[in-house]
Amino acid sequence: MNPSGTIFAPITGRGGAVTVVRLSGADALAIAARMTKLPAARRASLRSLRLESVVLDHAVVTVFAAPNSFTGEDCAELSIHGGRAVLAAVSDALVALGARPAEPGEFSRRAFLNGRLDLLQAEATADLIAAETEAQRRLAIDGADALQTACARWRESLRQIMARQEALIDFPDEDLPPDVDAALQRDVAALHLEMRDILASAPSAARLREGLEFVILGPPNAGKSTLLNALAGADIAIVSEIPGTTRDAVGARVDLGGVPVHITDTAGLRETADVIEAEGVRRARARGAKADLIIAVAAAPEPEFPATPPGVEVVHVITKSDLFERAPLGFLHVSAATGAGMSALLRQLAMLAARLTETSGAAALARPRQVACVRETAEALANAMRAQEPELRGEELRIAAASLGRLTGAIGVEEILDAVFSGFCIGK
Ligand SMILES: Nc1nc2c(ncn2[C@@H]2O[C@H](COP(=O)(O)OP(=O)(O)O)[C@@H](O)[C@H]2O)c(=O)[nH]1
Ligand SMILES: [Mg+2]
Repeated sequence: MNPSGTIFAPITGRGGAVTVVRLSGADALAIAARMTKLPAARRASLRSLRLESVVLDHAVVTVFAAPNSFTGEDCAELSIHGGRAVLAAVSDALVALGARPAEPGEFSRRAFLNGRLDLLQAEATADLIAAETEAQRRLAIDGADALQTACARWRESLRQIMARQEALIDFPDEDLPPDVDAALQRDVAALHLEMRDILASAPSAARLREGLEFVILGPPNAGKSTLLNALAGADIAIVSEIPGTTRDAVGARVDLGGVPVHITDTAGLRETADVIEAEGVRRARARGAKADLIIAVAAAPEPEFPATPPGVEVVHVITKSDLFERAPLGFLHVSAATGAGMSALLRQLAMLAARLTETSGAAALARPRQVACVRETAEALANAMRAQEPELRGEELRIAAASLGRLTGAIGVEEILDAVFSGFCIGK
């Protein structure tokens, strides 16, 4: 594969009336010019696309000359008609003229290498495209913006700290103001504290980016599968009066107040001689132990809630409330049969989902790569605070700056590029 060849891919989703195909690279304009007469840069114009004398489609063609394009290279965008046959014909023609299909994330990778966007911006764009809910959209826009701003501030602050540190090393006997050292220590400590704070909220941001996992646990026949179907608003799990019906964990993705939550229904917890059901019970417990929240259910009027693993948040819900006049106080009551209590339960679950993903509007580290960079920076700053020798402290500060540089991709990143961009979709 030629890493600098001319590449193309559809950059719009499938199924629409129009598909935009982007062509990017040194030969992009020459290749496009063999298909049609090119309009002036940035002037969208209707053209017939041809290969030799065969008309492939009538398309709107836009040309972006380097460096003023998404990738920073010469680009042509062909807004062709949607549909397999048109895309296939245009793709074949582009290959015949010397272009090749883009790899996943290859446009963004080129944009990064040409300085059009940094790694944080690239990751935020990928997260924005992948966002399924409102809270995820806000995380990808606001959280990433705030991180960008914070990162620029940290780098500037570290740059100034390092300059003063160098002065302390180079001119130890000169007349530096007496409080330079103390002020420097204070600034390192302040920077360290800020990073510790953002690291503390990183798990919430990661949960929001990936979605939460809620697991319904309870005895057989308590109405767990019915509850999943009611929460999902769809007929997903098999409901029956026969205890032990659910064996495999079955799940649904639900939008709870803007937070994506995967809710899993499980086999009823009981001792059983049936080996398949027993395996289901084992899996139910294992799912519960890994969940962000357990919805522990038991049927009225004498609910026996299942034991739940320590450290996992639990909501207790009494089911089948329609069957009894008075269910015990102090719990949420629902009846999937009448719908009673369902909106209160949904409100409660949405409130807990919001709490589990709360990032307080500040900068958010949603990806493990970002967390690792900031953690390494914070560790180096902590080492710098402990260092007795100025040279040692200078060395730790350099390590901190390098880790921080990796966050945006400003410093030696060749080895992480594949990891970042291969997670993108084709056309991004
Ligand atoms: N009356 C009433 N019956 C219910 C309710 N929820 C579930 N059931 C019934 O209870 C039985 C067991 O339900 P199911 O969801 O399969 O329970 P699971 O074993 O916990 O998954 C089925 O016959 C359901 O129709 C409810 O809210 N009210
Ligand atoms: Mg069930």
